[in-house]
Amino acid sequence: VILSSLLSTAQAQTAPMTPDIAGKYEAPVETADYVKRVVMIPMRDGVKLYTVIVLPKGAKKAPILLTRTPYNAAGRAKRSASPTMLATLPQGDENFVQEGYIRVFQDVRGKYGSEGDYVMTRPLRGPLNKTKTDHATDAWDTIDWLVKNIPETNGKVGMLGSSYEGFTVLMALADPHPALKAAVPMSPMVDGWRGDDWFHNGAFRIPTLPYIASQTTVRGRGEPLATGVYDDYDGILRAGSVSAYARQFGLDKLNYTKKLFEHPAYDSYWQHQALDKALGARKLKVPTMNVVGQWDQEDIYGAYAVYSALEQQDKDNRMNYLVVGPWRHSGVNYDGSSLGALKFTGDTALEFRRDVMQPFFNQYLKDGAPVADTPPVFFYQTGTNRWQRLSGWPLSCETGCPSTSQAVYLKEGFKLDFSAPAGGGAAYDEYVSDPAKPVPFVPRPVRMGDRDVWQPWLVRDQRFVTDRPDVLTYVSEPLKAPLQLSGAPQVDLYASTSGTDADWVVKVIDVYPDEVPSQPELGGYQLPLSMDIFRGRYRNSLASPQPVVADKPERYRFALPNVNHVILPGHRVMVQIQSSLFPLYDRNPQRYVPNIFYAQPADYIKATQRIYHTPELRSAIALPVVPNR
Ligand code: PG9
Repeated sequence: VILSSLLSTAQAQTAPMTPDIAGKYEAPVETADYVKRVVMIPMRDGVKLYTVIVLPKGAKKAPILLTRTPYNAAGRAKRSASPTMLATLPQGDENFVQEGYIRVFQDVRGKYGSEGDYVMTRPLRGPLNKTKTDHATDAWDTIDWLVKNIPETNGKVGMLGSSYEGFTVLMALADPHPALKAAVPMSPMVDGWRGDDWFHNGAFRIPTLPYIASQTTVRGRGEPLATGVYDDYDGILRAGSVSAYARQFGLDKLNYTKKLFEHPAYDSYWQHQALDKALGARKLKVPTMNVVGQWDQEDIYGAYAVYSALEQQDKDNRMNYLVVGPWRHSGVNYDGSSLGALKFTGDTALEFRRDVMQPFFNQYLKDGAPVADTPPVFFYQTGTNRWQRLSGWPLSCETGCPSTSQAVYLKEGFKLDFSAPAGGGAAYDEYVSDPAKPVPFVPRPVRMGDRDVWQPWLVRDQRFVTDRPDVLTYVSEPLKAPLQLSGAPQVDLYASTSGTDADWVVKVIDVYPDEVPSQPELGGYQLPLSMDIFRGRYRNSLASPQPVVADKPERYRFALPNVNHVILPGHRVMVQIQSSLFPLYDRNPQRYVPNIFYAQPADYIKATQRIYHTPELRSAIALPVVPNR
């Protein structure tokens, strides 16, 4: 008996040299509370898109939430390996799991598991896209398939996603499938030239290059650039122009780099892609909640632009909503209790997701759900730190808003106040802008890829540059009463340069009192509320650049990003002006060249910049002031 049992054990043994990598392995799924299905969904042109469907076990008549992504659908549907749907899906999806939703992630055509060609921010069918497909048709075909092939659904679909994934939500709205009942685009890329990822007012954003490498060198995720430097400030400065930097990594050979370099101005290539314009020209058929962070360091422009383009057709506030939290880019999907040094009244992102977004989706997607009490605008006011339910946005602007903005003037002696200059003193202040020593956007060493540097940079204390000789700083007296700003500050600068082109960076800053007893490290903090850059060559036309006449004062008018903030009594208002923000933005060589991407070393020249403050040339910022009641 002993011998035969030994023999049978021996027979069952695995030979030592059996290969150890499984031919096929599937973890047992009995214990999981969800089911995952991976399908290839056919589009109208035959291309199949890789789609991951995650369903709660036993789901019946469940609504679907769809995200279309260039960032790996399989990875998006797998926060961690877990038997629970809650831990498997991303943090921002936790409420959907509790509410029994079906969650779907899909790779856009050409990325990761999907067939077809990838075109970065593929334009809608029209002058730039002569094919029969775009993200609108792909969303349509996908939704059509989902409602016909998932037996557990009630046939109602919502779409949401942030950034690129927010762009694909907006694209679906261009020609929505009837089953698409609600949409939440978050921090969407809307206009890559005016103020989202690639450029701001014509100044090129250098992080675009590593992004192109990661997205377009391979179908999956590309390698980071082998820069060979710790401080990106050094590496990028040393390269010279953007095209020279791109060449260093072979990025100039990539098609999307070529497209960018061929379109430095706001020509028809950009105008036809501007999604706010495209959507504003169509009828909005799907209730849409536009979401963005007040300090969104990547796509701070698009959500407001779409909201305002669609608002024209939504006078009775039933379709078009705006939500702004005190968040970084995509911060809405993570923990929103703080940003950099700023602390809020709790997890503001969770508050929004749970108390506003979830009831909104439920209303349109869940059978029998109550009508949600969704405010037309839900905006976290900073300074006072509280959510506000508003009936529209902005609350203050130059004309046509509930309040009218008030100009704050730059004055002699680096003063700032609400009275226009009376004249008599110096006509201008000046500084030398040297492209060999551009002003850094964060303290050096600049680690562009470091999340802790990049994500909160828009709330970074500005004292690290305030005393640079090439930064002009105007500051008010301490305020005696709160100053509420609710809208987009408008820059109105009279400036000259000794060069023939120049960039103008303008910041509106809340200067904290010297002591802040409840949070001592905020003593004297210079909190940027709103800042942006404008490339001088576009002052008369965004599409047709023109050289600047050397030493001639000219008027520069442009909008800064929206703000909803109260500068409290005892705080001061500050405005800073400088001519570079490096290496986030490429340097303006300051000698006019037709295409700055190809500027030569000799084109980079020092220039003397003057900011005027006379009764005629009165440089000001129109602040979106809401009077105290
Ligand atoms: N801001 C990123 C992006 C969006 C659209 C195009 C390119 C980049 C993103 O976070 O997805």
